[in-house]
Amino acid sequence: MAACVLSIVTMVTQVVVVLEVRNLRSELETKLRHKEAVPDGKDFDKLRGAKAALNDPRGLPGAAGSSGRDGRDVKQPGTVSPENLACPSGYVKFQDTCFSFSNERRNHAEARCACQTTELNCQTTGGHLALPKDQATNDFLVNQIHDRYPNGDDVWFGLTDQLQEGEWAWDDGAPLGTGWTNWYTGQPDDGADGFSSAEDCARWREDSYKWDDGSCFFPRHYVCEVSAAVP
Ligand SMILES: [Ca+2]
Ligand SMILES: [Ca+2]
Repeated sequence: MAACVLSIVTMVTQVVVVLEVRNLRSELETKLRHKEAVPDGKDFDKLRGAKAALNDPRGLPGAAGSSGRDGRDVKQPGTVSPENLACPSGYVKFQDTCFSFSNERRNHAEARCACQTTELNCQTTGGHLALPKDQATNDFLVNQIHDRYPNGDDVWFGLTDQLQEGEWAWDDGAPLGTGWTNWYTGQPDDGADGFSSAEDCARWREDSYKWDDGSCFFPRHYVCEVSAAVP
């Protein structure tokens, strides 16, 4: 009888021990999972740093304001708003472009050259004759011309068909194509009215400020442009 009771007590004890071990294992696994999911303080700092770097474009290689491989600041085009750009002395800013209005008259070739170089030190300006490619720019320039040349004057801008008759191209090399235009009625006519033998250079007409092709050899006032830049 005593042996039987001892056997039963032993079995119960073994069951209790097994249950206790299972309980401990379950608790330990829960703690381990928790530890993997929740990083310690150092890991949080690393994660915060990595996230901040991803959210801040200045922290990425080659992004605006960062240093390039050669150590110079890398400026991404289009990332600076026009109000933060500046023009050289003597230029007037419209949007992201700077314009200058000549005091003297030149033929088209001389005017084009004058817009591309500075006469003071013969350095290239990176500029060219003005390109009124849209109505807003054209309206701005026409208003300036009206105020600056009150006696009326035809004014050169950078549009010609010198390379191929009838194929108008801007002085930056882009074709006029089907882009916005502001030709005077009946223009361009390549001198068909008999006023010139050939007319390959576009100008603003003094009477209406509409576009008209004229002989490139007449000396006229002209408008130059350069891109505005970060001061
Ligand atoms: Ca022509
Ligand atoms: Ca004409």
